[in-house]
Amino acid sequence: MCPPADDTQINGVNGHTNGTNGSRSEFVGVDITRATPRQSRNPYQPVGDFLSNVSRFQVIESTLREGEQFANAYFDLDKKIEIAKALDEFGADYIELTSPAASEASRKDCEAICKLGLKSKILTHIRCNMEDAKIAVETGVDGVDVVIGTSSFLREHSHGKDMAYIKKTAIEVIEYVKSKGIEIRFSSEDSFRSDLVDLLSLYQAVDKVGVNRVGIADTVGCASPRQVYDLVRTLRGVVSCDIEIHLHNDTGCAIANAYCALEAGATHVDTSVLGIGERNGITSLGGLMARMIAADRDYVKSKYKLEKIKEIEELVAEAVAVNIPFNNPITGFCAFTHKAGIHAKAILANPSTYEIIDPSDFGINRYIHFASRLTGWNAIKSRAQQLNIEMTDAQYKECTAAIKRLADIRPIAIDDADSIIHAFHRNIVAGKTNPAGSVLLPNMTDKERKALEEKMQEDAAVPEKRALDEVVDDQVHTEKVVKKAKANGIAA
Ligand code: HCA
Ligand code: CU
Repeated sequence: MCPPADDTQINGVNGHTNGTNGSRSEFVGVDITRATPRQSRNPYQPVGDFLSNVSRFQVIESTLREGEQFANAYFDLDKKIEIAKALDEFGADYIELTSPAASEASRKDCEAICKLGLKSKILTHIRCNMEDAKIAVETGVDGVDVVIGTSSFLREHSHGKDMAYIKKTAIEVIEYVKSKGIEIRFSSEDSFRSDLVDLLSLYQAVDKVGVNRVGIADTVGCASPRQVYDLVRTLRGVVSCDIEIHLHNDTGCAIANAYCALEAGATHVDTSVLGIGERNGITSLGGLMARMIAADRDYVKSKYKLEKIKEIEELVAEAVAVNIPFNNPITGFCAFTHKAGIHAKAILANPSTYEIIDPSDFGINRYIHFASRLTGWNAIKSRAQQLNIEMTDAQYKECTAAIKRLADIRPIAIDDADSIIHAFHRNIVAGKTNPAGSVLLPNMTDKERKALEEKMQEDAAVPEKRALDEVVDDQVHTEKVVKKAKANGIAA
């Protein structure tokens, strides 16, 4: 069970009338911001667990490696530098780059990024062989991520090597890279479809020769959170080095799986911006931040510049010609938009009621979507006050009814709702007895006007009909009571 949220209040409304930070004019909502941080204590704080690294994880940002394997990706050196600098500013612990053995341009780009002097450590990602390792250490990287397929699928149909060969070569490469004073990680591709005994004995062997990290990769995105927890937990008992996790998102579990891996003792999570990578990609950087801030806000805020997420996602989205998905954690265009009247009312009173993440932690605003038939009078009151219109609560309610009536006939935009509020208010000021009566929109079709008229008549008839129903109900009730009384031998 979750403890109740605290009682920090929203302290104002501002003047934005369109969507995410003003960038989507078609969006219907009103922006409300809060100056004070909402949560002094996080109700979702994970329970204490000696294995868990939820409060001390590191990010290995692989947009410039796994992300380069995304179908639409092509990054020239300038774009790579722009992305690397943005990730560095964000506070990525590591930035992983495509293997310098992949192409001459990849090698040169790798060298150029190493020379930027970024705070993030620079890694490159290579196959498990000495030729690649030699090229990698010459580029000036801080570390090398080595990978080789260990599942029977990959051993038979990809590189064709057996476990004994893999172990021998891995040790050779690790010792070589270490001798150059460079960090080294060893990872098995397709870990979840590899033989567990083979895998553990391989990791034990590389741990013994001093590898800095071992990596588990869900290359095909088949693992469930529980399987991830179990494998990482088992591995944690076998090796003493750090554990990295790399998770594909084929079944939509990449963020949840990363979280479970951290709970089980993993230390490093691979991410890419927007999750781009092979097929539908891997754990997304923004999604991971959303998950982790819900677990340990202080840690996440102290380490990462979260307000950079939006611009980094926009940078990468533009570079690979995709849109930011509507349901993206944090930056999806309606990620902090509240629509139904009940939600809007509670959010206006205290945002913790319907938000586990404070959008201001990411430099983003929340919105109340008030131009719809699901709206409520609290949202309309808040909007009217933004427009400097003051009315009584009864008038706000009547005005809300007018907006809902119109929104029942056709979708309405912010501008439409605003027009109704203004017209309604003008009618009040003019002393009209029925201020909702002549509230029309300038762009209504004849069909819509007719439908609205019918609706107004229906609505006007409702109190009469209700009164009639009550009389009938009363009569039925009285008859029933009399009948019952008679049946019981009691005179009416
Ligand atoms: C790849 C495979 C990889 C490697 C992951 C890792 C995967 O595309 O080369 O190095 O841990 O998903 O297995 O991305
Ligand atoms: Cu991958």
